[in-house]
Amino acid sequence: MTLTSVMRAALLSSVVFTVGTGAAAAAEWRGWNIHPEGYPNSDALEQFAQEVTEKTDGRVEATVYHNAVLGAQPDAIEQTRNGALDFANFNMGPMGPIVPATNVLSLPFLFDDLEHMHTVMDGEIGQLFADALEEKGLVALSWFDSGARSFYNTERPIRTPADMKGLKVRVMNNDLYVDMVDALGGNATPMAYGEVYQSLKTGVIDGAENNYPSFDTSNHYEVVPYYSVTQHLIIPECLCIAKASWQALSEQDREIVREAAIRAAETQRELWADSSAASRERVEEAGVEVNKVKDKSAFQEAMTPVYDDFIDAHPELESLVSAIRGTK
Ligand code: GTR
Repeated sequence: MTLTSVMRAALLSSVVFTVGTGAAAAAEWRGWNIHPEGYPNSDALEQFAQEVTEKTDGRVEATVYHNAVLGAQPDAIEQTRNGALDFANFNMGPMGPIVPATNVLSLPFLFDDLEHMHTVMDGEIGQLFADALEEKGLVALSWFDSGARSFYNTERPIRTPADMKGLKVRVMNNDLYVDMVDALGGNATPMAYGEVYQSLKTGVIDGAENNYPSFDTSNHYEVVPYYSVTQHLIIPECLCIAKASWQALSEQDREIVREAAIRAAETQRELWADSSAASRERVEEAGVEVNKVKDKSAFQEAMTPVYDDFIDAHPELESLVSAIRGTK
């Protein structure tokens, strides 16, 4: 090698070195979202992505992909755990099969109302769930609302558990919901959210269960005339970062991301209440018959075997259930 070729090689390798580290190619973060644009969670995720991109001076460039175009929720959870996706808003329902402690949050009638859920999730207990998620590769930075889920179906209003008899009801991917619907006398079918509309329309299923904004924006209300306010599930949702993406950040950028996530949850919760009321109005105007359930205690009592079986299978989680119930 001549002197110049040695110098050239040295120069080239230093250029490569500089490009590889110093100029620090932006981390391109892909974010998963199940909902369409305009949904409270979607607006909050957009705000999060924008704030992260701006405040990290482009060291992280975050983009949100709406409408589950990056996959159904259970797949997206896996992809975020293994770092193929960088951030997401996940419901704790389909998280149960992966992070068993989160099944506690899927126990019917666990929370009294949204406020109770906030108190629990924003406190020490919420941190316990975040720790359990982190062990499985997900860094939960804040908690979103998901309202209360109620049953809707094509056949009749649900007023008592007896009205559930024989109904084929779609549930999210978690055996606990199969037990829940079975205990009410219905037949549960776990199914991806994106398949529910067609299945309702073609009669593959008779009903499903969700909050007002999802019932509305999924267009299920177009093919389902009865929405019955059972409010059997209040399930929190996380804004989660892939652990690998989180660990690749500097301390300073982690702080930026954490703060952006907390602000995103504040926005989401603010938007939630209005959106829920607006969706309720919209579906009623479209002709859906919404009925109150005067006596929820019959539904609650029917859940006793679901709780008993759950505690039998997970005795270590009993104290967590009691701690949540005891939080005021
Ligand atoms: C929505 C929730 C989604 C998804 C969906 C479903 O309320 O925000 O993450 O879980 O329900 O029923 O699959």
